[in-house]
Amino acid sequence: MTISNSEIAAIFEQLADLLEIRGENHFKIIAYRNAARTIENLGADISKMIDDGVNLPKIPTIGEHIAQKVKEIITTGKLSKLEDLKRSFPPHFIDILSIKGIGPKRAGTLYEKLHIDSLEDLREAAQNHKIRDLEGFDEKLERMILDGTKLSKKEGKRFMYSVAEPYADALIAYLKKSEEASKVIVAGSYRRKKDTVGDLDILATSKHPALLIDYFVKYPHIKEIISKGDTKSTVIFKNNMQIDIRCVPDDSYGAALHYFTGSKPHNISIRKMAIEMGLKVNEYGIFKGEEKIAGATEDEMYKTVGLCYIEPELRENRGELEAARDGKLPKLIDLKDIKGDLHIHTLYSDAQNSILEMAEAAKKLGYEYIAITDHSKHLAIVNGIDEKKIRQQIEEIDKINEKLNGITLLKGVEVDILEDGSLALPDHILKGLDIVVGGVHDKFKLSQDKQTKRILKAMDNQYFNILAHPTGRLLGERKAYDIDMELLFEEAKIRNCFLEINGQPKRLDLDDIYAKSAKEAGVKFILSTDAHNIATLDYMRYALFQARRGWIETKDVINTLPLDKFKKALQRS
Ligand code: DGT
Ligand code: CA
Ligand code: CA
Repeated sequence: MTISNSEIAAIFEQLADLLEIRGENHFKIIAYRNAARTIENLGADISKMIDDGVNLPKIPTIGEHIAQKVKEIITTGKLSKLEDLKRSFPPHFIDILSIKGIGPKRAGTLYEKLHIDSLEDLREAAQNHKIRDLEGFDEKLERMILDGTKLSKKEGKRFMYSVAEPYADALIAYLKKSEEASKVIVAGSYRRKKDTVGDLDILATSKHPALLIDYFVKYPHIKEIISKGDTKSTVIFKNNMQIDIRCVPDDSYGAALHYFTGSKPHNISIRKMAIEMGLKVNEYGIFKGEEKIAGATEDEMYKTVGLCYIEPELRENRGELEAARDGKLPKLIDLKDIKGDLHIHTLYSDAQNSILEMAEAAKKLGYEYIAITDHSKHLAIVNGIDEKKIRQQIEEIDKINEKLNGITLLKGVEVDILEDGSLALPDHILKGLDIVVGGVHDKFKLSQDKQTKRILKAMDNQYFNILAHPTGRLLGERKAYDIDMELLFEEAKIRNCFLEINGQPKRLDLDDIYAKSAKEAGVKFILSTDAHNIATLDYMRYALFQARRGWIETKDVINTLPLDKFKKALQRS
C-alpha cells in the first residue's frame, strides 16, 4: 500500500490542528504545518524519494524529527502520536474540524463554551442561534456552519454507484426536458465510475443559466436547497444525497467537464504540467497569458498540454499522465468484448430463476457461453447443492445444451473453500465439471498467514479455476479479509488460476486498485455477475467499470475469448 504526499500532509495538518486545540507549543505547531505544505508540494512521491535514497532531513522544513514521522507513516499507514492524541478527544469531536469556517481555535471555543463535541451538537447549536454570540463568531459564520453541517457529504456518507445511478439518470432526464439546457452530464466521481460516490456533480451548458437553476431547484426529489446562485446551486435529495450543479458557457464546456470530473489529484497534476509549459488551466479553459487557447472539448484540453485523451476511469493520478505522454495508455476493455458470464446461480441453490431462464436471458445479452455455478452444500450457505443434485443438474444442462442454439452452458460450481483450504466437494465431482469457481464464505477473521495459506491451498487443487470475490469485502458492511495479496497474485499466476472481478454492487471485488496491481503482476481476470436472477445478469457493467478503473484491457480478461480458446485458456498444466 503506498500512501500519497497529500495523505501524509493531511496527517501532519490534523496533528497541528489537534495540538493547537490542546494549546501546545506554537512553534511546534507551525513546524508541522510547514512540513505539511512542503510535502504536499514536493512534486515527487515522498515514499519513492526515500526508496531513491533522498536524504529527507536535508529538505527545508522537514528535519530529523519530521523525517522520522514520515517514515513511520509510510511503513505503518499512520502516526502513533496522532492516534494517541485523537483518543484523548471525544470520539466525534474531530468531525467538526471538517466544517468550513471551523479551525482549531473555534473548535476549542465551541467545546469550552457550549460542550459541542459532534456534528449533531454543532448543527443543533447553529439552528438555535447559540453560536453567533460567541467570541470569534458572528451571524454570517453561524449560517455558514449550519449549511456545512447539512451537507451529507461532510458526514462522510457515501453512496454505492448502483444506488446513485437511478437518481442520476432521472435527474438528467428531468434537466434535459428544460428548454434552457443544452448539454447536461454527471461529472465527478460518478463519471469516473468510482465504486462509491460522495455526491453528484452535474454540469450543464445553457444560454440562460439562471433560468436553468430555477428549474433545477424545483425538482420534486429535493429536500433542501443549500445554496442557489445564477450559475450554480447545491441541494440535498430526500435520501440525503447531495447534488451540486454548475452551468457554464458552451466554449468552456470541455474545461469545466475536465475540472469537475476530477479527480482532484489528476487535475492538480495536469495543472502542474501546464505551468511548466507556461500555461494556466482552470475550469474556464487553458490560457496563455490573457489569451484562451482551449476549453470547448476535453480532447482539446489534453492536446493542448501535449497529451492524448484520458478516459475518466483512469483519472486518479495513478500514472495515467505519464502513460498518456508516452503513448502507453491501456486500451480499456469494453462491454461488447465480454463473451460470457462465468458465475451464475439458479433455483438449484439460493437463486430465483431456472437454468433455462438464465440461459435464455444470457443469450439475449449476446453471450456465447455461460457457466452455471450454484453453491456447494456447506454450513455457511443455505440450500447448497450436494453430489446428488449436481449430477441432476449436469443432466439438465446437457438437455438444455441440446435444444438451445446460439449459446453454450458450461457446467460449474461455486465451491466453498473450507477453513483448512480443502474444497467442499470431492475431486471426482469437480473433475466432471467444465469450470470450478471457488470462494470463501466463512471464517473471515483468520490471521493473514492462515487466510492466505487457506486460499493458496484451495488453488492447489488441480480442478480449481477461478477465485470468486477474492477479498470478500462488502461495501459499507465488511472489510476485505486479511490476505497477502502480492503473494496471492504471484501464486494465482503460477497455477493458471484466474481472479474474479465480481459485479455485485456491494462486492465489486477485486476493486480497481487490486485489479491494477494484479494486472501488473501478470494475473488474468474473469469478469462475472454472480447473478441470482435474470435481472442482475446486467451487473456485468459494474464489474467492467472497476476493471476499467484498474487499467484492465481486453487481453487481460479470459472471458473475452471465444469458447474454444476460453476452454484452452482454463487448462492447468
Ligand atoms: P466524491 O464526490 O467524494 O465521490 O468525489 P469527487 O471526485 O466527485 O469530488 P467532489 O464532488 O468534491 O468534486 C468534484 C470534482 O471537482 C473533483 O473530482 C475535482 C474538482 N475539484 C473539486 N475541488 C477541487 C479543488 O480544490 N481543486 C481542483 N483542482 N479540483 C477540484
Ligand atoms: Ca462528487
Ligand atoms: Ca461535489
